[in-house]
Amino acid sequence: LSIESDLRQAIRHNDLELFFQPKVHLKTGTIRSVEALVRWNHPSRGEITPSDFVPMAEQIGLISELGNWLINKACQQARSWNDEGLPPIRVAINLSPIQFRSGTLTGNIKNALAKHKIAPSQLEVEITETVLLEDTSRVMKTLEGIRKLGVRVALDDFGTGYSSLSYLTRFPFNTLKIDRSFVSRCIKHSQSAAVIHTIIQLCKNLNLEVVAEGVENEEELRFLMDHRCDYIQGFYFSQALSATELSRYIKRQS
Ligand code: G
Ligand code: G
Ligand code: NA
Ligand code: MN
Repeated sequence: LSIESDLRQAIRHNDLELFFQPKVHLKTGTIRSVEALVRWNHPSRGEITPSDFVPMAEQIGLISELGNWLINKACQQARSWNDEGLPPIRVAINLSPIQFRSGTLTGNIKNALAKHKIAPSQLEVEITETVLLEDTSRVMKTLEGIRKLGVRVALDDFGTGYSSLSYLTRFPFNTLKIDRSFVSRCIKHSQSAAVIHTIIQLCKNLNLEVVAEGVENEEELRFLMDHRCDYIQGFYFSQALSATELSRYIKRQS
């Protein structure tokens, strides 16, 4: 019980922190795009991962507060990097199905962009296929609302769960993220290599950006380069960095 009130406090007092994992654009080798990953460093329990506290926030009715915190924090960070003189960095945030269900999501995003004076193209929302299993017409309306703002939408963890190719034609995605389970097997397992190859071709044909997640070694990187993947993300290149570390990284690069 006390951990739940701690979470309430943490959201209100801004004790959660965002870290940012770079997505490397393979053609140019540059980083202009990151995924925001939330961390909660609990005073006595140490680090608690979102896989543990997001469900908790859902149970105790804090999820829209958490979502709103996340949206604002991401925009605030983008503003702060812009003000530092970095090239525009696109920030992707993860939204759980329940966060996605909120009727005020589109409005909250719009307000946060205006408040922090962020171009909508600097924000991306990552959702998983489980979001799409919900009330289709409502999900569709929300996705279209987000896209109309000019914010990008990515389908995360593609290829796991209830993947249906019809999602790709029915919902307005900009980006598809290949799940890391395929990447981690692509060298030793020819079926996984074939799946990745086919997903990348599909993305090219549908005009979607494609990101490979969970790249952990040189062989996987080489494979993805050979197959003309657009972006890679993973520990081989970088884990999630603090805002300051990320900024230093990009300045060093440019
Ligand atoms: O960073 P880590 O491996 O601990 O992330 C675990 C899971 O939590 C991932 O599936 C990731 O998408 C999710 N996650 C990370 N940050 C957020 C967030 O801010 N909101 C939500 N809803 N999920 C997040
Ligand atoms: O579900 P989602 O794709 O949002 O999960 C993102 C999580 O994946 C992050 O919390 C991050 O810690 C983890 N991650 C990122 N890169 C790698 C990687 O190269 N290997 C592994 N095992 N996990 C990764
Ligand atoms: Na994600
Ligand atoms: Mn993913």
